[in-house]
Amino acid sequence: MTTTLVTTSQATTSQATTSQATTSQATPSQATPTQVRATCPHDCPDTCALLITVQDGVATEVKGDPEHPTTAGVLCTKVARYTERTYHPERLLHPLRRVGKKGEGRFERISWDQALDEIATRLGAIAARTPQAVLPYSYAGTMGLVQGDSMSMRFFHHMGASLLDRTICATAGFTGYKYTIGATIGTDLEQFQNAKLIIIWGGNPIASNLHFWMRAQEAKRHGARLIAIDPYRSLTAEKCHQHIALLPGTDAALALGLMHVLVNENLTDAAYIAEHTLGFAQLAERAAEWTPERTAETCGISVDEVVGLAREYGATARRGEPVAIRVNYGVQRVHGGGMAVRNISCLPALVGAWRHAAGGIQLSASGGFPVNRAGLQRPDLIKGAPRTINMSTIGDDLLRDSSPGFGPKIEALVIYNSNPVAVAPESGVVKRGFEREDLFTVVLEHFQTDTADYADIVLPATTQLEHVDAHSAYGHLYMMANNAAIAPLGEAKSNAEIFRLLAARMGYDDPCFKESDEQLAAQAFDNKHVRAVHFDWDSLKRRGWQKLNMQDAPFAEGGFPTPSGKCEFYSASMLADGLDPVPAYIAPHESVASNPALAARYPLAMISPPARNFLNSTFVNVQSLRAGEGEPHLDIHPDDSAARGIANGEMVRIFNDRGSFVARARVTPKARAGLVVGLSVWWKKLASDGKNANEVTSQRLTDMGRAPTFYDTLVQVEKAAA
Ligand SMILES: Nc1nc2c(c(=O)[nH]1)N[C@H]1C(S)=C(S)[C@@H](COP(=O)(O)OP(=O)(O)OC[C@H]3O[C@@H](n4cnc5c(=O)[nH]c(N)nc54)[C@H](O)[C@@H]3O)O[C@H]1N2
Ligand SMILES: Nc1nc2c(c(=O)[nH]1)N[C@H]1C(S)=C(S)[C@@H](COP(=O)(O)OP(=O)(O)OC[C@H]3O[C@@H](n4cnc5c(=O)[nH]c(N)nc54)[C@H](O)[C@@H]3O)O[C@H]1N2
Ligand code: SF4
Ligand SMILES: [Mo]
Repeated sequence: MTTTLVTTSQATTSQATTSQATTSQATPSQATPTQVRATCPHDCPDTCALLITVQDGVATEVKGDPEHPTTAGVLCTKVARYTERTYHPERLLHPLRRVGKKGEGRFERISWDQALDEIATRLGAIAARTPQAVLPYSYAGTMGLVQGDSMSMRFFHHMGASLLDRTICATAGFTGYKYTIGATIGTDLEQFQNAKLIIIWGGNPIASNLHFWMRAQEAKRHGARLIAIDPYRSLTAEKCHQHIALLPGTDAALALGLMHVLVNENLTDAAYIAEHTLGFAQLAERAAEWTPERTAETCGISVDEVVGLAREYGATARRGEPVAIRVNYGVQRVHGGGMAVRNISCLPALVGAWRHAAGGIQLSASGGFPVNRAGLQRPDLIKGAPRTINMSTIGDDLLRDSSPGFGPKIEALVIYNSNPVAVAPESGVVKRGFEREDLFTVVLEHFQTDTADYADIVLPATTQLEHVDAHSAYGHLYMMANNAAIAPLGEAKSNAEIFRLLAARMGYDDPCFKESDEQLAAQAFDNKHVRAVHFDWDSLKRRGWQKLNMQDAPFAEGGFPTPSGKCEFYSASMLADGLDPVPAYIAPHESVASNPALAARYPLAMISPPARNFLNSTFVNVQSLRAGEGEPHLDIHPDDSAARGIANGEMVRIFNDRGSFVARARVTPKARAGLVVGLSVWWKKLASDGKNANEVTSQRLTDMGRAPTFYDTLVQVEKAAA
């Protein structure tokens, strides 16, 4: 079949309404199918280039663009089924007002006029008195620069609402990485296939970074060795040459042990260290304390694993071959998560790995993008000096009264691009906060999520196929465009349009509240910046993507964007921020070694990393993807299940002082002894007990970056009562 490629204006003029969208698949095709260039909006490093086939105003197929260098025509299982999500029979198609109790999920249909009037009246009244009592709550449901935070931020800034500290994912590691390297810039994804040794540290790319895994496979075909460092035998760890299953939260110690061996056995790159690093003497002194024996004991692994890994890393680099580390989010969700990423990001400079384009480390590529945040979000509009609320402690903060330290009690929440009732830690407390009858809650959503059940007003939002956007990425170096492929379903509106309408209703008359989604997208990147110098929106949306203008081996000649211009083994900034300026080990809040009293009651460490068929809590309600996961499971080692009389396939209860949830036990050595794994994040209402793994996670924060500690959790497991 022949298709023509079109851009937004053409695509959106074909007027698909919901009824047409759902029925016209059955009618014989009238027009030639067209293809629209789009971008995957999800919180995934890969930010794939999509081609959407549209027939008679209906999106019939979503494919990966074969010409986009990192997408290479391949999509993950989730987004390959995108039309199933878009045309899901449970899509929210018109505004709703709550008629039942909070959380009960009973709503009545209202018009947009009624919804906007009610929100403007209630928010307006609170804002007139105490603007900081209003809190926006959003994360990365879409990573779009327009439908993420542009018009929304302008709206809340102008109001003088509380600011939100968006910490729930990556701020611990980002902080540690930036102290060391200076910015979240690292090895380009498009180089990894040339590495000779790849360490996959705290990540499961087969599930969550597929297009990196494709490159790693390519490297393997050329003789590279792959090593996974992960307490769990993930899909990825299973396919690597070696898997080092350390205890959760001990990665910083392993990195110190590697430094010890590298220094002791003279496997470092003295010339690179002398020219491009700061504080080697202090690092060496600290590393001297971390003998392989001490490291092995702290990490719960063997001395051979520590020494073997250090020798392989150092000797491969010494031979002049590229050694690369892909460090991911698994290492960060513990007390010492920031320090762990910092220690790991010292390793490439120690062995001179940055000399090669295919050497070094990648945490995130996001720091390369000159996103024009000031233009999109207009921080200059901020009224007064509003306080900042940490999204990771939303449970506690919703339950706080006004006080001098905290400021005013939170009276209104406006939630978009996030599902906090499912994803935020210590869910029992979060739920109590959301249940408050005196809290006015507005939720912009595609679906009636666990969070939407607590809304006073629910507003239907468009999906990526229905709106325009511009994207940066955090796993590759392309600026990306998303054209709208189809018209909005039902009465759905884009986030930016909803905030534009609310601004008008509330009488905000700054001209910036009139800018269209297209005008916002056109401002997404700073085209005066050397890396985006040729950016213009019209050509980006025609071509789909444009690579940043960046050097292949970013730190081959040093030039780290740190205060000293060097890779900082010693960081004066850390000292100024009250942290140890030299790589250190910070033990978990909750572990057998660090908290034996707690471990006496709750002896098992629990982690809840991403499930392959879900994206955080997105897609859990898509039937075919949920079928791929089945139901909530808990992986438990045979020794631990035997000690509790638990058989494979039995229902178990996982609990600690914060709460409990049930799951079906999978008895498997994939979970090391002492560890249980509950792949996440389930919609609570789709689990048999209406709960998920966040019932037992805590609101304690990381050492730096104010981030959550999801994988720093001790629990006990028992057979569930019948
Ligand atoms: N399919 C899918 N893809 C996703 C997501 C998803 O939910 N589903 N989520 C997206 C988001 S928001 C993010 S932030 C990224 C996350 O990306 P990643 O961080 O790569 O997440 P995972 O792929 O689960 O890998 C985390 C791995 O770390 C391991 N781990 C847990 N604790 C520790 C530890 O203390 N040390 C070490 N070394 N390893 C540990 C876990 O067992 C798990 O295998 O993925 C994105 N992509
Ligand atoms: N136990 C445990 N908890 C975790 C994690 C874990 O590993 N374990 N991972 C954590 C991590 S890394 C992250 S990033 C967070 C993620 O937390 P969230 O960012 O809240 O991610 P999602 O759960 O995917 O929820 C995103 C919601 O946004 C909606 N959405 C998508 N696009 C749009 C749009 O254009 N407009 C509007 N209005 N809505 C839209 C989707 O329908 C979805 O319901 O969860 C964290 N929670
Ligand atoms: S979720 Fe990730 S791998 Fe899947 S299509 Fe989107 S960007 Fe690509
Ligand atoms: Mo995340």
